[in-house]
Amino acid sequence: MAESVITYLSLGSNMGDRLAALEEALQILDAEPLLRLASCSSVYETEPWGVVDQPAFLNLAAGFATELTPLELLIKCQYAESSVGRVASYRWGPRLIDVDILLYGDQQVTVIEPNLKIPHARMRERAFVLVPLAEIAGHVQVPPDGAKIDDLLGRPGATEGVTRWGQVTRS
Ligand code: PH2
Ligand code: MG
Ligand code: MG
Repeated sequence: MAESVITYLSLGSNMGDRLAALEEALQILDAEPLLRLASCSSVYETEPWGVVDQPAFLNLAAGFATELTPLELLIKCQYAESSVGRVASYRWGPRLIDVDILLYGDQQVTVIEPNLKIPHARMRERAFVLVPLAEIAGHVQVPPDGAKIDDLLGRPGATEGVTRWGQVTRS
């Protein structure tokens, strides 16, 4: 049996019943045999980043213990997205559910096809990622320099546009 690793995911939704979409995705991921939900942040309402002319998102961060490889994990995230009902949109456009891998232990991963980069390429710039993640992983270090999430959050503007909204109900 492979050793288990803690991975942190970012979940987001800005279409339909946003909270239900987040909850359903968490449930689908947690039901995977080699993936166990270990921690979950509050739910935050966040201003759209990238493409600003779209509805506000709900975002959360969740930690999972896993024995999946990074590529296997990516496939499970994509499976959860399509099970919840995600359909193709444009880059940074509106979506019913988005599940992104932020961190996978202290490992750096770069795969060209399918595209996978860990740590997530834009996580350090995104308040909608950092604020939820700090709630459950403030002391976790981001490779390659080992910056702590709490320290990244201390930068000017790092918490802008993010408001605590509620929490998921665990089933
Ligand atoms: N996801 C995007 C683009 N912009 N903005 C917010 N606030 N939250 C998101 O999850 C988000 C976004 C593409 O994945
Ligand atoms: Mg995303
Ligand atoms: Mg995504």
